[in-house]
Amino acid sequence: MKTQVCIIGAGPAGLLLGHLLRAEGIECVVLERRSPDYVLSRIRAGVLEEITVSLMERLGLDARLKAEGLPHEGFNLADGERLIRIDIAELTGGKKVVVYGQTELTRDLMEAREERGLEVIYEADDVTLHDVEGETPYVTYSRDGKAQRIDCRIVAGCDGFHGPSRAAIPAGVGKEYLREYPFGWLGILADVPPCNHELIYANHERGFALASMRSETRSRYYVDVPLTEKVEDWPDERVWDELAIRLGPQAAAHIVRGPALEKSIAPLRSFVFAPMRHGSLLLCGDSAHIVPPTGAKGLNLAASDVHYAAEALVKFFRANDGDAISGYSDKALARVWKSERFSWSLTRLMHRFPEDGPFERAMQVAELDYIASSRAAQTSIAENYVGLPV
Ligand code: RFL
Ligand code: PHB
Repeated sequence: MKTQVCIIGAGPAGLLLGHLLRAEGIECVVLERRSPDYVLSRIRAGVLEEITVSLMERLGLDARLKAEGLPHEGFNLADGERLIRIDIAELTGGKKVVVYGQTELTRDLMEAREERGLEVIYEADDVTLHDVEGETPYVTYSRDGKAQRIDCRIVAGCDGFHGPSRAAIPAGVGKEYLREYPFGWLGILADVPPCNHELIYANHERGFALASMRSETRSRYYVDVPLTEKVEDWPDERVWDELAIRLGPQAAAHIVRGPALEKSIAPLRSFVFAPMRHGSLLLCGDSAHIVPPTGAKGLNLAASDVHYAAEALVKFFRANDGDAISGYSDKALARVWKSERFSWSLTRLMHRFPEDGPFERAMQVAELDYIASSRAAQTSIAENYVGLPV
């Protein structure tokens, strides 16, 4: 098979890029290792920045997002009994985030593939990239035991942190920046009303907690746990008990408990691979960078990468503008690093690190005091949370 762009991975980055390219008349094929049901069973992000919402709008695939997404004008930082509200809308001139699950966004993109002529090949095994340094790369894979080959001009690596795209770049060509955190987030999804109409990120002496939601009847909560713990160590009641303590008395009074629809532990890391282009290969989303989930940035960074990548590819295929492709990495990374900084600093502020002593805790208290009393500090948090300009 021959196409212009071979996209590896049908997560949000791969599907969004595929739709943006099809809308511009650029040929592409998406290769995905898993089945559609498996992709939709992964419970991940919940908060969309304006860039992500605007890409869905531009594609005309935002009907359900508009109808079912919950616009949020603020969120809260809790520290023991204190609750600091960050009024995003007031501090950023009316901007908002939208609470809408990554699963739903992926479903919307998936369901539109036939209507928009986007070819996605699911359950593609042994996806391997070849000759990405040059101008005639190709990708091989197998489907139902049969070997297949796609010749293309550009490969877009949208295959997440563990995918084959970044691994196809020879050692020594790029640089990896990595910070691993000494805890993971245990997430629980349940069909119960949220304890608060806005998100609450809590720093408690027993650890971090987050109260989030998917809808008015479905809640998503997290607590941080040492990396040595397993989901089996956390029966539902233990999670609910812990949330009631860590989220503070105001939220605890409104927690409604229910059986977990999903429960899993995700490790936290900060990671950047630079540059995000090697020859004819562009990396987008989690294949190039990971942020800890504290700032709700991962999916939104995938969306901004894809925005830059689509823009560059349109210039490349329409006007043979090679500089657009060469410029992709610097453009994307400028935004990536700022989101990395924000996610890292919010993680630092809201978690109790095992190596921290009284001084580090005093620094957290001082920073929270400063945020509580300074409009400038709140504005900085609000403009980062709502999403920096693309
Ligand atoms: P994905 O979603 O990992 O998709 C990559 C796709 O590539 C496929 N793949 C392969 N395909 C073919 N051949 C291979 N060999 C392949 N290997 C892998 C995979 O099957 C998959 O379908 O990456 P993408 O598209 O870059 O999207 C990134 C986001 O998924 C991620 O950044 C966010 O989920 C992060 N994240 C959050 N982001 C936010 O913006 N807001 C949030 O509120 C938020 N909360 C979260 C999160 C991530 C979490 N976890 C579990 C890591 C909360 C959690 C708990
Ligand atoms: C979620 O709802 O899954 C969620 C919300 C905010 C975050 C991370 C995850 O920062």
